[in-house]
Amino acid sequence: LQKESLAQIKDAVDAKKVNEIRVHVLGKKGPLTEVLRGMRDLPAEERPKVGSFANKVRDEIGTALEERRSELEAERTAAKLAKEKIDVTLPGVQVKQGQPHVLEQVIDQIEELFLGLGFQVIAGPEVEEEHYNFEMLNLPKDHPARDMQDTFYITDSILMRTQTSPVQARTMEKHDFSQGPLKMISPGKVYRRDTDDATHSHQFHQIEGLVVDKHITMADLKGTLQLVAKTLFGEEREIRMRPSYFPFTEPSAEVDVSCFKCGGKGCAVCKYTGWIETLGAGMVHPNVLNMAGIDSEVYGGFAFGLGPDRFAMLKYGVNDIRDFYLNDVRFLEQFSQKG
Ligand code: FA5
Repeated sequence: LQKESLAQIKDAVDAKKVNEIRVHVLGKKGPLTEVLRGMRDLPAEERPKVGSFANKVRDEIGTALEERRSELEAERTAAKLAKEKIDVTLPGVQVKQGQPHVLEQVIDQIEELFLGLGFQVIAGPEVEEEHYNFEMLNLPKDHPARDMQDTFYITDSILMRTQTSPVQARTMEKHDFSQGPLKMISPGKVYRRDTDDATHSHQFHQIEGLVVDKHITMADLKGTLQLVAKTLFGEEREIRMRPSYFPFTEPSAEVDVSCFKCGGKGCAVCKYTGWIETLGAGMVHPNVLNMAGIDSEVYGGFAFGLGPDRFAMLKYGVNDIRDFYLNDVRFLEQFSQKG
């Protein structure tokens, strides 16, 4: 029995077979148990001999069963590991990387330019007092120009700002000229009750620019804006200024950039003029300086306000401003900074 069992154990091919042998040989109805049970019929002097032999056989078979079981388990693990081998030469899975929104990229580029010129970048509140959004910018109550920038009111005197120009007034009030001239830009979101269409959004972006010092002239304004046009649209760009009207600047100008969409010749983008309208600008109105506590007899300044949304449309040939706000990754991925 011992020999036969050990041979069977050696040949067992899986854990199930090992268990079957255990039940068959060592189980309650197995031959060994029977031998041990039959001991009571043996003469007393034979019992210890037979008993210890039967126990030895049982232990040996038990050990053999256990050894075979762990042997089979090791084989199974080894086979599993061999099958699951990692192929380190397989190409990896590309991790998708985000990037700044295209409007953020345009704003960053302009910020970079002005930081290099020694300007400060200042943030202002989007929920603004009517006082700063209009009054301090020379737009008293009932001024007809308020119609051009109808907005969302929170209360009678608190509104969503319609332009970044209120940051001009806030900065001028605080500025200490003993520390040097005031040179700042202020990018941010603005809101208007405009109906959304291909070129208008009820929420869009502006970047305000302001310089106040002694002896500031329109030539300083033109030189600065020329640099903006060249930085964003290419070295060959020229600008021209046309008379315009803003209550907070005098004189005021509409600034055009030479058309780069059709080689300077006429095309629809340039309304067949060879120029593209880009921003509003002018010399800070004396009333605005005086209201902010700056003596307009001593100091003067220039200001401009540009729309990065419209700039991005021109730069990248985007025909609908709403595309910037739909957050469709397939659209936004086109403006990868990785090139
Ligand atoms: C202003 O808002 C003046 N604050 C700009 C300014 C600042 C003039 C400082 C002088 C001195 P305007 O309303 O034209 O001006 O708007 C400026 C720019 O914002 C426009 O040239 C245009 O690019 C952009 N813009 C205006 N309305 C919308 C709109 N609904 N959607 C997208 N962009 C707009």
